[in-house]
Amino acid sequence: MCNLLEETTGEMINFSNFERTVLKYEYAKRTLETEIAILIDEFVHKHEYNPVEHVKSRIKSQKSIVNKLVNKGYVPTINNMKNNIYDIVGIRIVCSFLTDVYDIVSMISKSSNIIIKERRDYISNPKKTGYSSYHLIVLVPIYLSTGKEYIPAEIQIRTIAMDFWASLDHKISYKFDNSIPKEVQEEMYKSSLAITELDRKMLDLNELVNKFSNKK
Ligand code: 0O2
Repeated sequence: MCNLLEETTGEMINFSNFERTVLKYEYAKRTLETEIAILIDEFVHKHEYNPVEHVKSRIKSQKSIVNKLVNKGYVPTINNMKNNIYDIVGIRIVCSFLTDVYDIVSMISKSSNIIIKERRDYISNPKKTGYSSYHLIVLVPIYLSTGKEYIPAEIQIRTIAMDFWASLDHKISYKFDNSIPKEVQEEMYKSSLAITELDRKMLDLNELVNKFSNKK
C-alpha cells in the first residue's frame, strides 16, 4: 500500500501524485483558517468592532498550478510545484475599510504561529493592471506523525471595493484567455482609480460617522 504523504518530487504532475501531495496543503489550509478565525475573534473582543466582511479560502486546482508553472517557464513537476508556487493554499480576507486592511496585516504579523516570508503591498504600489490588494506569503506549520513541516500559503487582504474590481478583472481575463483588448485594459485601469477614490471616500465617511456617534 502506498504512503499517502509519500514524496513524489521529480515526477510530472498527474492526478494521483497531485492528490497525494496536496494533502499537506489541505492540512495547512485548515490550520490557517483556524488561526485567522481566532485572531479575528480576539480582535473583535478587544476592539468591539469587526473589521472583516468575509473570509474565503481555497486550494489551487491542478490545472491552475500547471498553467502557472508553464507560464513561469518551469517544467510542471511536483518538485517545481513545491518549490515555486506559494499560493497553493490561498486565503482572502475582505474588509470594509482601507484602515481595516492594515489592522489585519498587523494582527497577522503579531501571530507567533504564522511565519511571514514576504509582504507585497499592492495598495501602496498597485500593479499596472490597476490591481490592488495586500499580500502576505506565509509559512504555516503542520504537525504530522513524521514531525513538523512548514507549508507556504498566500493571504490576500483587501477592501470590498478592491475585491469587486479584482473579481471582475478575473472574469475578464478568463473570458479573453488572458489576451485582454487594450481598450478593455484601459477602462479597467480607469475603474481601478475610481475604486481607490471610493475607498478613500468611504473611509472619510466612516470617520465622520464615528465623530458624530462618539459625541452622543
Ligand atoms: P488566481 O487564479 O487568482 O490564483 P510571483 O510570486 O511574483 O512569481 P504571483 O504568484 O503571480 O507571482 O504573485 P502575485 O503577482 O503577487 O499574484 C498572486 C495572485 O494575486 C494572483 O494569483 C491573483 O489571485 C492575484 N492577482 C495578481 N495580479 C492580479 C491582477 O492583475 N488581477 C487580478 N484579478 N488578480 C491579480 P494567480 O495565480 O495569478 O491567479
